[in-house]
Amino acid sequence: MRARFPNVLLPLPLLFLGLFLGLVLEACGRAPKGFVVGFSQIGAESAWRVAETESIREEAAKRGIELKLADAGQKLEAQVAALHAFLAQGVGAVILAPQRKDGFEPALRELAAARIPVVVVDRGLDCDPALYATLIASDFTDEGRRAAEWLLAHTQGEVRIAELEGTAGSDPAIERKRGFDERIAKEPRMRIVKSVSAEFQLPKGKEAMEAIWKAEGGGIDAVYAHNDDMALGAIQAIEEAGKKPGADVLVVSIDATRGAFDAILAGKLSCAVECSPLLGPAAFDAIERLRRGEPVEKRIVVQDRVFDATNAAAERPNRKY
Ligand code: GYE
Repeated sequence: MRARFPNVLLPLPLLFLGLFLGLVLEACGRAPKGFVVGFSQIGAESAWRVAETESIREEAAKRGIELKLADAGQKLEAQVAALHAFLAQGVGAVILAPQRKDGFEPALRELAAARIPVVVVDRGLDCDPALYATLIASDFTDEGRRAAEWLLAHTQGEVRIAELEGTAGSDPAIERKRGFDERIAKEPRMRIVKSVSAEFQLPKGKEAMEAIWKAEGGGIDAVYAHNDDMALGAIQAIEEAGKKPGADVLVVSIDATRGAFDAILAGKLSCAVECSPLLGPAAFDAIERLRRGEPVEKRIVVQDRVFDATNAAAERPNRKY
């Protein structure tokens, strides 16, 4: 008779152990149910931005956090409206990728008053830094400087440069221009003959390049594009003008997406300065630290590299965006 007890009772401790472990895992590994993060994204103008959205979406899912994604379709007003909607919904935290440096302060004040922490990703703001918890972004001035460095090191004699700028008023457009200008300022042989905004978009980059080519009678030796998409557009325009990008006209850009790598390997793009869009892990690390009441650095600088024909082939298989 006694021999039967263990058969019935043995599974019970295992059951309790299982329940206990389940509770512990729930507490440690996942956000409690109901924690919601609002992400106000600019739009999907470039391969970079699509990769950034994916990185944030993927990381939220990995951590069991509900993400409310608001795509502003390139409109500042829509981004501000999204912040107001997050406020009304009482989200636990906000991730903001701001289109421009200005225009966000009033909405950020309202979020701060409601004690909703804001993690700014990818682009900086012109506002009271107390209004956000941290800025996670690359050093855009340095990126511009490094693009200029590459051109300086790989050219001789006079270089007439066409510059394709990003969205007016945006942090990367302002700083990438500043860094490049600063570096070539003491080099009289390097001259920007035309700067045009093409809003970080491929078709606009192509159009802008066509217009510059016409206006300058083809007198362009190099293109400095503030991102890969505009550079790829410019490459098309140069080819359609019957010239060889990478030989007749050097093209340098920023981001280092897979598309840029393929263009480097095809000999059409000369150099891509890296700017990583894979910001999801750092953004959610910051949010989880804030939730635990731990300090978060005010500025987290993303580290970037420079790619050209000397190192692109080795890196291409590792590219995640
Ligand atoms: O370089 C560009 C995008 O804000 C750093 O925005 C980002 C820039 C990126 O559209 O491709």
